[in-house]
Amino acid sequence: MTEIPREEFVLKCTSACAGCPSSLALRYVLKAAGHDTVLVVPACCTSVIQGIFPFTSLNVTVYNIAFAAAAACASGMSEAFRKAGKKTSVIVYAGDGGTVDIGLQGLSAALEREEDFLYVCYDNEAYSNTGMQRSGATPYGARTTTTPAGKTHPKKDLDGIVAAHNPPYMATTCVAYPQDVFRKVQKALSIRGPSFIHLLAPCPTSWRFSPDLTIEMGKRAIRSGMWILYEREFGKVTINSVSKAALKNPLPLEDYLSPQGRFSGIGQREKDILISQARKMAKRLIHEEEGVC
Ligand SMILES: Cc1ncc(C[n+]2csc(CCOP(=O)(O)OP(=O)(O)O)c2C)c(N)n1
Ligand SMILES: [Mg+2]
Repeated sequence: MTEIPREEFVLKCTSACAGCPSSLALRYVLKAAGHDTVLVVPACCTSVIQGIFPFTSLNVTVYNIAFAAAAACASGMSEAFRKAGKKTSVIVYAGDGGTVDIGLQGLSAALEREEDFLYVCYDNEAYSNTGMQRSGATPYGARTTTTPAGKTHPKKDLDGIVAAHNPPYMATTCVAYPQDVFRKVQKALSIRGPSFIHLLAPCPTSWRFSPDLTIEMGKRAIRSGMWILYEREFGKVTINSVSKAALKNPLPLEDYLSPQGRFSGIGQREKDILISQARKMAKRLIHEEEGVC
């Protein structure tokens, strides 16, 4: 942790829920990015946590933007900075709803144009800010206010969609591993062109677990193989060591699901579907890492 600067860009006493993973992750994202950063934020928990003008809890410039336009806005901004000869980092910090559903078209277009910006999707697997409705990123079987009997569609393969655009750098990470978040954001910002980071953010409010378990739930997500930490740098896939170990000897799925109220009453069929999806993803990544595909 000593390599991570002590300076804080997310100030204390925000309106975040207890145990909020998104504000914690943002601390590490901004520590990695530093002062010369503009954060582009569509509607999400972060736009609440940042506060209401003229007050703000974020100690960098923040640009609030309509859902669908975050990536378009960031790409235009980064181009304007480039023309002005400035090295300012432009980072979209958006939720899963704003990324896998509403902002996907703009993200795709900006990736295709190879604009120089970083897009961080913090994935709490629901529209949390508006009361835990399901998003395309909600996993199979999870109960939300719009899927009270459990979601009957799988989590959308956002990383597969992003990878199809072949950005120079993309990675997954999780708030439970601050050094991993820090390192990947620094790396993403050091590479020219668009980069994408998909950050798992276990949300006590939406997932209905105790707020003191945020970090533990993130670790269990990785150790059970339900979330895989990896990087794709200029097309080369590297599965990070913590996930490599987890995939060889995964924690039982039950250890990940049982503290979460959103999975209460989940049946064996749903569990089997979750396991088979996770295995499929692991297999694909292992093949890609070995250069088999
Ligand atoms: C076009 C539009 N539709 C809906 C809303 C209402 N809204 C604000 S935040 C939000 C949820 C966003 O979910 P997500 O992107 O996952 O972020 P989270 O709240 O989970 O942080 C919604 C639906 C809006 N502001 N604009
Ligand atoms: Mg969300």
